[in-house]
Amino acid sequence: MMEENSTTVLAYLNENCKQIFTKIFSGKRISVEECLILYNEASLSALGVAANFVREQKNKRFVYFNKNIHIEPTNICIHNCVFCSYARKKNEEDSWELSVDEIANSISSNCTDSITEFHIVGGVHPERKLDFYVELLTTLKLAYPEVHIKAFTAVEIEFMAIASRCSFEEALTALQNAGLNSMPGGGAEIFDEELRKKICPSKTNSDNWLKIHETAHNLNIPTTATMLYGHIESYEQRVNHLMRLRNVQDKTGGFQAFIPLKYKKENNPLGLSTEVSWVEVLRNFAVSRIFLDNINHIKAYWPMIGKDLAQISLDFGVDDFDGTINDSTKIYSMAGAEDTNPSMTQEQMVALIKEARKVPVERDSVYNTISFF
Ligand code: V47
Ligand code: SF4
Repeated sequence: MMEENSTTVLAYLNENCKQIFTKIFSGKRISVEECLILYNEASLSALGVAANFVREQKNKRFVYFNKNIHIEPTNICIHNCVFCSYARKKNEEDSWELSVDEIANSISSNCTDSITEFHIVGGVHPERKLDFYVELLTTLKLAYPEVHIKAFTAVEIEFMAIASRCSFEEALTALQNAGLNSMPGGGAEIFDEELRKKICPSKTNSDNWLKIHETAHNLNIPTTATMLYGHIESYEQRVNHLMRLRNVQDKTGGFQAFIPLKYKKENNPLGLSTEVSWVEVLRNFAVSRIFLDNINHIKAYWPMIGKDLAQISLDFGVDDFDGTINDSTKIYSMAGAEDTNPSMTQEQMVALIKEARKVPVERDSVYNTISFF
């Protein structure tokens, strides 16, 4: 139903946008063509009002966060994605590969009682097959039975299946039996094979990424989805990416959140001289919120864009801040992220959200409420 205070924004729009915004305020799904018009023509302030309308319909004024740590077993990777500042080849000076015991020990020094999630993602190590990751999950589940394990991108899963000569379903089932609870959304980049040839030539293709997530959903493994933007992609390619996610979500309902990841330019071979502006980051959050009407949550990954911009994004469709992280990830600091040692206490997280006049909610990894603030 159209809300009165939302209709005033229509007066400021061109004819193209007016019709699309009328649809949005009536709770109707927008088309691919309409999404492209929003990207090309809609102003930041109008997008903010519309995205906030959709966000409040879905999530009221709540902003979700969890208490998590990231675990990065290795930065050795068979792939050569040109936007990546993190991967190294074996024996390169600053490569690392932690054994299961070393990972378990590193967690015990970083894990407090209140941590509810381990987020495990790393490079695709050429010698590590499915059995290594099954052993890792089994060991962690035994030591921390209450902690939710969100682990491995579709790119890692694809390699485990190929290296161990099994199907995606068999690999995912083995991981699930060893303790995998959900999967993160990395590796999606942009679903366009021509573009992938330029930015991530050897990596999992779009069809396989989507197939692995669909297979996970069918096994009751929820996942998230990402989009790496702000490099050499076009708006058409962004819209196509969003459409393919929306189509899978119509079938499975298994994507819990969508996380747009802004390309960071430091220390990677792509070597672009600029990054997209704050305005573009906010417009992209807003368009994603409006178009992905079947994905409940839009996440701002604050270590990547910084706390200030993440806070502002809460008025542009974002309702999720990921977690407190405890300075446990290097992926973005190596690419020049705003926060070089990302960590936020619960108090800082709550204050940031309240200052934006939203309601902080600590959640578990599948969006059950742990506490309101
Ligand atoms: O797939 C790599 C991206 C992703 C750069 O699921 C870069 O909740 C920007 O997917 N600039 C991995 N981005 C991280 C990821 C993620 C992060 C937080 C939460 C969740 C979740 C998932 O990071 C990669 C790639 O798209 N990435 N290099 C870079 N220079
Ligand atoms: Fe490897 Fe991931 Fe970096 Fe690509 S983005 S090179 S798959 S670690």
